[in-house]
Amino acid sequence: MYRYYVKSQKITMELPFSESYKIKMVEPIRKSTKEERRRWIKEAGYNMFNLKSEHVFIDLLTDSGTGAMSDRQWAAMMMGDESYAGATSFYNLKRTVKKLLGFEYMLPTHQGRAAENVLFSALISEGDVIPGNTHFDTTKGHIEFRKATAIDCTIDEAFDTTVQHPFKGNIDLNKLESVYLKYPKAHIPAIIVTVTCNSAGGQPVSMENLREVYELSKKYGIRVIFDSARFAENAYFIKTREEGYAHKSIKEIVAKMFTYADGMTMSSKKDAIVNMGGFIALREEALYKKAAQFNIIFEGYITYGGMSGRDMNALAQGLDEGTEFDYLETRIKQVAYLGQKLKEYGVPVQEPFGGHAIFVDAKRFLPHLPEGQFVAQTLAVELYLEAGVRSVEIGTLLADRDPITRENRYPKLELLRLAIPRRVYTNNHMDVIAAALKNVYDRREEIKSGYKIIDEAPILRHFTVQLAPSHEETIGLLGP
Ligand code: PLI
Repeated sequence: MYRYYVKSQKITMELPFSESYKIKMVEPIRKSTKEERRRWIKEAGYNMFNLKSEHVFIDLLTDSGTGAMSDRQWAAMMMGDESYAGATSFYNLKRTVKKLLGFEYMLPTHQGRAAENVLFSALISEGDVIPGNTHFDTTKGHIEFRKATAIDCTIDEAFDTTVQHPFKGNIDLNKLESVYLKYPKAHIPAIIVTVTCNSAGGQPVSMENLREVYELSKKYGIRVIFDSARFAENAYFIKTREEGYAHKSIKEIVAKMFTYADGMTMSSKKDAIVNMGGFIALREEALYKKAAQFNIIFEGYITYGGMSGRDMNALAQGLDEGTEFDYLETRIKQVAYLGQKLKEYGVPVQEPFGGHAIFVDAKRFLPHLPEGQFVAQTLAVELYLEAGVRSVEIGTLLADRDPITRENRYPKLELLRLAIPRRVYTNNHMDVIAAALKNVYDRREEIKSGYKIIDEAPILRHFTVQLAPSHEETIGLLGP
């Protein structure tokens, strides 16, 4: 509904919201039939990662590396310096990281998990514990791969999708302090704060909480590392939800956020709006030197670390654009547009809406399915069959097995994530997604059972798992 107001005796219409960009290049996408989709998903072992992208109409698998670069980013690519050592593109990126994030030392890596691999090789040893706010799966994977333990200290509110809390990514300081009291300092190489917290639903961490976590950690002599993949979206939420920040620019907020970190890992494929890339940034010279050795072994020389010069240039430009308010407002309002539609249709979603995705509460959507039958994955298959929309399970499959007991881990939340690529889809696409999910919701009682595992890898199983319907008769759903 548009509001009207009177100005000089005339009725003036308030202008509606619109995107902060226009479109210069398009990529066709193709619809398919339900029959085709039934065949394709079966061939894919009911695993969204095994689907061919050409068999997907709207792809919400991830917002990682799937964004559209700007004309300025493409232009920056042309200026890439491909020298093996000392490339101008590296110094351009290093300068940008220093200016925006404040870190003296920077190591490029080919993506976020590579940054984790390099930094954790320098930091983490067997038997260590690393507290945090629901570590992302690759982060947890890299911790457990080193026979260390990730301890989740997220506030309890995050695990109830019906609770309204502006910063559901916050760390519970009591939980954190109990970790600091229980384990010797020598076995806590860092706390990892993920901004925004992906696994809890793209939920932000407040500036106040970042400060408190930092102060508490300093009291116990513990290093604070930010997993920064969506740091700019976090800053947007601080600006729009936390008292005292409404008049600050995103860049000012970002600069302040990182004063509460000793270092960071970055998957540039998210908030830096590039298709590939990552980096580590640090304040400590000694840790930088140690990590640099691992960077050379795993990634490449310290001035390229797995990235080409042109990609480092596009990344530097993306960091600058990604921390502009108009861009972030366009992005986050689109995610909220989808969330609002789904809410209106009665679909249960994590609230408040996240920054990069809408997370559907699969247990509330399909309460009659047993948790052992991969409820959110079942929903993902149904949504794909309904309209060719690819989403991703953030639930039991992703949670993997306990590394010691090998039992399935059942997370508190069983979610279906609808991740929105940056600057890619229009709100018409959001309407299609919402209508498709509403159709599935309306026939939810006809979905009588879920899936079972046929084959799985020992770690990060969700990428390659093969599934089959728990009961043959339930697949594919009834109706045309
Ligand atoms: O996908 P990478 O290796 O560039 O980044 C790993 C990674 C680290 N931290 C966080 C918070 C992530 O969300 C993350 C990757 N996320 C993916 C791929 C996603 O679909 O959310």
